Amino acid sequence: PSIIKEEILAKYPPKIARKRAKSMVVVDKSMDQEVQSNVRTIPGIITQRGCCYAGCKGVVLGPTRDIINLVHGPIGCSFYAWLTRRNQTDPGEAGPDGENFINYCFSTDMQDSNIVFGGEKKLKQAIQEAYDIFKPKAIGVFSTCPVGLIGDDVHAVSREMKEKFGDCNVFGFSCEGYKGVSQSAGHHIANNQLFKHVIGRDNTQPEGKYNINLLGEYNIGGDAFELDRIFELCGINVISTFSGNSNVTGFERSHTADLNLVMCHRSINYVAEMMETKYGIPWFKVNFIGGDATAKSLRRIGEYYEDPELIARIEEVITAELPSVKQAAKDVLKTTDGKLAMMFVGGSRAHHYQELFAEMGMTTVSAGYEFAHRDDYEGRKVLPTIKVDADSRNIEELKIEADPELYNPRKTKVELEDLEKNGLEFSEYKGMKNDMADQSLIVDDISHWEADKLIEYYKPDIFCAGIKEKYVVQKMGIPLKQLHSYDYGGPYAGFEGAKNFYTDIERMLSTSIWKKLKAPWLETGASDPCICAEYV
Ligand code: CFM
Ligand code: HCA
Repeated sequence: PSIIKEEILAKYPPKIARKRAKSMVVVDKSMDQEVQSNVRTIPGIITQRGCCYAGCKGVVLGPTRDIINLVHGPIGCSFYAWLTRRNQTDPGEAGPDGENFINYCFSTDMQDSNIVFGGEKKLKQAIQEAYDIFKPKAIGVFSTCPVGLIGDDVHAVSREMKEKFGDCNVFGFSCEGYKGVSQSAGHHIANNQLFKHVIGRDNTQPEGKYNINLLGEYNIGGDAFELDRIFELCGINVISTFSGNSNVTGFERSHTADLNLVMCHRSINYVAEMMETKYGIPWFKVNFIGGDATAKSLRRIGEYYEDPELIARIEEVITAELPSVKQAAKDVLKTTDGKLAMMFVGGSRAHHYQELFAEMGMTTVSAGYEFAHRDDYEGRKVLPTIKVDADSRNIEELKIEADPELYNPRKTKVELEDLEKNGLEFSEYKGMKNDMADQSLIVDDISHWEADKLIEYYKPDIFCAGIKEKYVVQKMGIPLKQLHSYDYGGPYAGFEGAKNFYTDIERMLSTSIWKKLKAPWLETGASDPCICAEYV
């Protein structure tokens, strides 16, 4: 991998090569290695990243069903964020009248005149119209790039409309696309506003005995449904999932839980930390991608509650569910064992799915995130050493204190320390590097050129990424599994999900179709893709 890294860098101008070198790390577990991340993408090198608005509106708030997510901006921003993430939701949970606005596309549809003369009046009208038609419990207003550029104050408008309605929570997000360097800034902004305006508003106490929140699970392909099924079997009550299959009441009551489980650390660690400080709810990192990972995460919940009844029930569930997962993994092994995978996805799946592939005997030779921070690679131990640059300073850092009434530490310091001695790690994430083999290659914010060269070098049996990469990679003869949308399959989380994944990957590896295909430019007799000719 060091040689291919040098080859890749050699094609860049020296300054760019120096910068990219810091984002490409050949894993050596015997030492600490810095993985440069959360820095600006070099203009023109074409990477996978999206924008701040996508992270805020699309990712974090997108899956909630009964908040009207109103986009203040030109129609394209709303249109392209409309149902593209395949979040599923179950409005039936709230009875026959359960609200579900997910399938609507709400936008102020800003025109040139609004950009020139200001769009606040139009925004007010749009909020009023949404309220009049739907009488929703909440309306979130999302700022697109022009809103920040012309200075429309979405927060003032939201406050005014909230006061006017009295029975509808209206709040704004300054999540202009250009804020920060990627979707990640949008996560942070979404976390902040949910914390300020929603979490803790409804103090109705839960009835269940083991009350948790699942943070950072977005119900792609129905993952949250499968996890809810497992939690129910275990007798664990999920107050709120942030934000798969979620509703605003769940968010408002989430501070009544006794434990926060963090699935996607990148997108939601802020809420976990703020809830701990304000309400005294501890959190730990879980992973429900993979049969063993699911069993391990469930056992950790049992350890946390230290309740023999719960522990026994969790063991019963694992005994009932895990053997068929193991059998399913065995069944595909003849096709999957020894095969190579590469994955370049988001800010958590490139880590979680390595474990699932390992259950099938597959090795991840190279992986990376699109918009992670150093802690997602190197573990939270590096948090104090991360440099705060101008782009990060752009994102508000809330100062949180213990709530004078609602702060209630769920475990004493001594209890937490005892649990830690027994292996439960609170407020901790060790990062992707920790689970990768020596000599595997980490690449942050990978570019198209880098991905092409790495495919040539590793000749992986499967490449995991998103829709923008899919057809380019398949034209190179390599099957591509979308780990964002699951190629419209799934669920892949939990026990049932693992089985679905094994079968889907086995099918992809069993077909030779991609190797038989010739990209159109190769069909014409030219030996190399013309667009890349100068690089080969
Ligand atoms: Fe977290 Fe996500 Fe992901 Fe993410 Fe995303 Fe996503 Fe993803 Mo696409 S919150 S970091 S910003 S797990 S949308 S549900 S699939 S890139 S790896
Ligand atoms: C986003 C959303 C995305 C894109 C997926 C893809 C998702 O980053 O804005 O590129 O295929 O999961 O829908 O990550």
